[in-house]
Formats: sequence, structure tokens, C-alpha cells
Amino acid sequence: MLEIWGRPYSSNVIPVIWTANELQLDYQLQLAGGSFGKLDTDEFAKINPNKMIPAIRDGDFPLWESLTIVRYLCSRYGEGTLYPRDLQQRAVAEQWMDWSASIAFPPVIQLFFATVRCQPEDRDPAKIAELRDASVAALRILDAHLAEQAYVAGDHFTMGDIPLGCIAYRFFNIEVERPSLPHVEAWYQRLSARPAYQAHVMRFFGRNPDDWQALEKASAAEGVI
Ligand SMILES: N[C@@H](CCC(=O)N[C@@H](CS)C(=O)NCC(=O)O)C(=O)O
Repeated sequence: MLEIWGRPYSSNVIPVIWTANELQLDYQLQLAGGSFGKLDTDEFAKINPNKMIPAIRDGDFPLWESLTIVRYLCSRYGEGTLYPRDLQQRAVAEQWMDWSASIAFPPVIQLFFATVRCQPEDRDPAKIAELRDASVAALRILDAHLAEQAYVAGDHFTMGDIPLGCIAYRFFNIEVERPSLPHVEAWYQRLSARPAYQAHVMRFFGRNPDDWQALEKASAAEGVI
């Protein structure tokens, strides 16, 4: 049995859960991190000594780092679909996964924290504009790439779309003025038609810390989602 450890609304956990669902894997979600705790336990130390989520256990094989987990699951369970067989196509998918972590994720997640996760009276318009511009500058690079092809690594959806798809959902749902990014918007619409994206990425968008507390309580009551 595959176990995924984490909170299903945490930005680094969402790509792993989306991947598992795209691959139609049978897995058990172990709620961990935040108020669910468990990161300080001896059991979790054997899975991820960094005490961070996400982490997985595939049988007795533990693995951590979200994008490494996405690559592992796709290579093991999605060869020829999410994990391109063609080496150059696979390299392009990986290139955009690494780019998402190094270039696109930092400004978008900071913009998310400066708006959605910040009480209106504490928001700093100058900081928000700066982060919005940095996010747009990054996404313009993706926009030019997607002008040439439907998905990040070609004509089909692959693992290359997963981290950026998570970022796109955050970016397009933050209430901030933004210029048109027509090719990123068209790709985001294509992702939005995918059932696993709707169910596991478009599911959580907390507007204030109370929402998260309510969600954590509800999730705790459910036990395993
Ligand atoms: N580079 C790591 C970052 C992991 C990370 O920062 N995880 C955060 C949540 S997104 C964490 O474990 N925080 C402690 C907690 O949630 O309790 C990855 O991509 O997996």
C-alpha cells in the first residue's frame, strides 16, 4: 500500500496527491503536519528526517521532497503517459518542474501569503504589486513556451504540467489585477477540465486562517480523507 503523508491543502503536498490521482493509484493519506502533528514521531523520522511533508512510503520504501516524489510515482506507475519515454521530451518536462520550483513558485506563493493568507488590514499594496509583477514576469516565460504547444512537454499532459498547474491555480484565484497571459490561461482551462485537478487542486483556497482551522478540525474528524 502506498502511503502519502501530509495535509491535503499544503502547497507542496498537493502536487503529490494530484499525481497519485492522475495515475489512479490506490493510496492511504496519513494526515500529518500543522495541527495534525506526527512529524516529531520516531515513525516519521524513518520516513523523512527533515520532519517535513510531503513524504511517502511505497511498501517499505520511504521518499521525501515533493517533486522527487512526483517523478518517482510517474516513472514507476506512469511510463509512457505522465513519464515520457522519449528522453528529450522527459528532459523538457523535468526542466519545467525544476523551473517551477526555482523561478515560478517563490513569487506566486509569497503573493498568496501577502493576499489570501493576510488579513485585509495588514496587506501591503506596494509589496503585493512587486510580487504580482515578479509572478507575471516568470509566467510570461511559460506563456511564450505554451504559445507553441498545448502542454509543457508537448501535445500531451505529463508530469511537467503538475507543479506549474498547482501554481497556476493559486495565481489565477488571487484577487489581484493581472495582465492577460493568453497561452497560460488556455492551458489552465485545459487543466481545469481534468477530474483529478478539480478534485485535488481546485479544492482548497483558504481565505483566512479560520478557514484552515475549520478544515483541519473537519479533516481530523474524518480521520483519513
Ligand atoms: N522542498 C520541500 C519543502 C517541504 C515543506 O516546506 N513542507 C512544509 C509544508 S508545505 C512543512 O513540512 N511544514 C511543516 C508542517 O506542515 O507542519 C518539498 O518540496 O517537499
